[in-house]
Amino acid sequence: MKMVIAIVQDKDSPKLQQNLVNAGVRATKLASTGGFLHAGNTTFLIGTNSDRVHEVLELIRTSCRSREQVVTPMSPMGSQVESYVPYPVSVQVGGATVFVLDVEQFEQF
Ligand code: 2BA
Repeated sequence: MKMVIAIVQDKDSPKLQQNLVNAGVRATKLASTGGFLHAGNTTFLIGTNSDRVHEVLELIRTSCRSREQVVTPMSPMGSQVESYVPYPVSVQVGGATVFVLDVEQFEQF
């Protein structure tokens, strides 16, 4: 079994959620925040059989697209002063940042 962790833009979240439901893929959605832009994004936790990982990655790939985002960060990230960007920045965000992890054990009680 694998755990697919996908960080996607909020705008792509409803489409990905619907496509996962349509394909019978179970997922949990978490509200998250990007460390660089401090902008909201959505993290999907998708537990799936190893043989469906490719299908899940395709669903993510076709549901998410990259966008240009211009943001003026308001404050430094935590105590890391060097990460403070005091001017508008234009960055390419997405489509999706995806991690695929091995699941050691899976239980539902
Ligand atoms: P953010 O951290 O807010 O990053 C948004 C976008 O800003 C990134 O898009 C990238 O284009 C740019 N960016 C991030 N850090 C940068 C830096 N140090 N210097 C210059 N530009 C930088 P994506 O790469 O598509 O990432 C979108 C979101 O995915 C990220 O939002 C973060 O929430 C997550 N993410 C990306 N890589 C990650 C990683 N290795 N581990 C955990 N989360 C990650």
